[in-house]
Amino acid sequence: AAVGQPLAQKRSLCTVLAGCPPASTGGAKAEARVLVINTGGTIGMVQDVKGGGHVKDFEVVTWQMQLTLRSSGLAPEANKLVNSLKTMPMMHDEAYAKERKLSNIHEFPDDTLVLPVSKQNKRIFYTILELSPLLDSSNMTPEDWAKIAKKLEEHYEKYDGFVILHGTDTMAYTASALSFMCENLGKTIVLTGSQVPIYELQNDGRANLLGALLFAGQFVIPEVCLYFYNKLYRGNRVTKVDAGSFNAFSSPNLPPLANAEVDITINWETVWRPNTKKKFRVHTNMNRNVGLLRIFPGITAAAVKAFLQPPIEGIVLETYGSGNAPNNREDLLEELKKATERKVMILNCTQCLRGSVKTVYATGQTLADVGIIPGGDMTPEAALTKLSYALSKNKLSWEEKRQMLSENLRGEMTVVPTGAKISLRDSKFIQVIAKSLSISSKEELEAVRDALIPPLACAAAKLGDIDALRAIAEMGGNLSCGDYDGRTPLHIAASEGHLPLVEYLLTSGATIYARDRYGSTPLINAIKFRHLEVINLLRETGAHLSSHDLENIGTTLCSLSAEGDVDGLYAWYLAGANLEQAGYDGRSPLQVAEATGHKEVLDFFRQKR
Ligand code: ASN
Repeated sequence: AAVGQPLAQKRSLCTVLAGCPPASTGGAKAEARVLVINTGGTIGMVQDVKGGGHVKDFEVVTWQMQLTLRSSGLAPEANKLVNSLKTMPMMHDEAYAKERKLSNIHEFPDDTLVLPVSKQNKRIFYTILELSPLLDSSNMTPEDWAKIAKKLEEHYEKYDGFVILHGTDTMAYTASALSFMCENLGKTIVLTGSQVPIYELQNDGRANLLGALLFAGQFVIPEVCLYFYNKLYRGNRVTKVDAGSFNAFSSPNLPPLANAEVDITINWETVWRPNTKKKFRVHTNMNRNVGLLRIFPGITAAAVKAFLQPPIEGIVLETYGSGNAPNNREDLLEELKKATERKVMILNCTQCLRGSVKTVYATGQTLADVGIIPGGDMTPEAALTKLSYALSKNKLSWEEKRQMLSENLRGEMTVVPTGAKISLRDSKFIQVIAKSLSISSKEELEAVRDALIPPLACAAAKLGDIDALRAIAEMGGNLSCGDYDGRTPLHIAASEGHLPLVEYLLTSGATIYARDRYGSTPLINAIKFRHLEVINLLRETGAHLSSHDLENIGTTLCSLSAEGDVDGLYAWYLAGANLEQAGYDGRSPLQVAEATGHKEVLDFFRQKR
């Protein structure tokens, strides 16, 4: 990347001087920035040794020692993690940090580290933001979720992805809560932590943090994810299943989104797509009058009644098997019915680790009859936080909140599609091609499909053919996939200025943050071809210029000024660029316009004042 930088600068200057709009992206410099929000948890804990003090840095703590010590108390220690990571070559490349001048506080915030170059040829810079106080996750509350969410909102545009360091005990609750609180999410958020502190010899913290950084820095997986023991999960699908194993989490009803083993493999078909034209924002005032009630044989009506008393507004009822509760217990059903009539929201989830609530038994049907909402295959963590989220939507009516609870909001439950769906796997077209290439195995067939879909979708985007794109999507094709140059249909639609198509793609799962191999986003493409309406729409959806896009922006704007290119200046202005940035010789674009005397440009600057 260091070698690429001067080249990239030259390129954007040349294109501008040749009368073309600026490429501005700085070329294909493969750098990413990740914000790590450290909330606490075992990963950064140290042992309080009996009699005070901590285990010294150089002292190796064995598993056995640790088990005996644990009783005397592991607790998070502030201001320790960054310095410790700096000494680990796998977590920080000191030589590159010097070369890239990480100490330059104008470009990099304090506590920024850089990973060695990744297999995918990327450099990931990560900045650690430590919350205070650091917490054992057992001490976390919805106020702490709000604190994390606000940090995500505050720094959203400055980073490509986010990692949240968190204790494992309540990580599944926080991941589920954040998945609902983060509305219109377009970037990757990964929660991780560890079972053994990162400072100990045999620990899982280093691998977990490294894996989380690689995902957050290299892929646009617009979800709140959880990374643990080589697997990336959807955050609202996990539950902690093991207190004493590195393999602590399970996602019983959804396969992992990705595996990081010898190679990183991402299951793109499972990745959730945002389907929105709205900007990212966080919703923080979660309703706390919710609870989890697990039924058991012989539970008394008095216990249920007491649990459902005001101020309770909603509960997750954990039932047997596929959502069953006794239907021969009038007293119990009576209490539940009275509660739903008082508009207490009751969501039915199974006590089983795997499987879904269905109304196949009479014992399950009875619950639906008294107004209880079937919760599908949601985990109790997801159900509880969804309830808390839906109940806090004060502008919605009770019916609308009920509706919200039965919908799949963030991929937290499996919705069985109604009606037969054609699948690309069955598509004659692909099969004929596969046959002519004598492909027989499922893997090869999938490889052909994956190779063909992106250029087909890009060709449809070039033609502005929404119907063709819709057909590709209906057949299971992913409209976010890039072609051999990493160009997605949205890049093409933005370059062509095809507004309805851009609108369609944004509501069909396309990501605004995709960068092609030249480092360009759809927003940069729209600027390049001066498609002002497209720029506006992308901006409304949350697209923004990154520091990478803004390298040499002053010089680019000055060149446009010198050429009298008002449209070019206006495009950059709409995209959020600061028109006062000075060029390489210290002159502002306005000063250049004054020197060259382009009247329209001077008028433009006058209007913008
Ligand atoms: N008690 C710790 C926590 O949740 C457990 C861990 O992180 N492994 O903060």
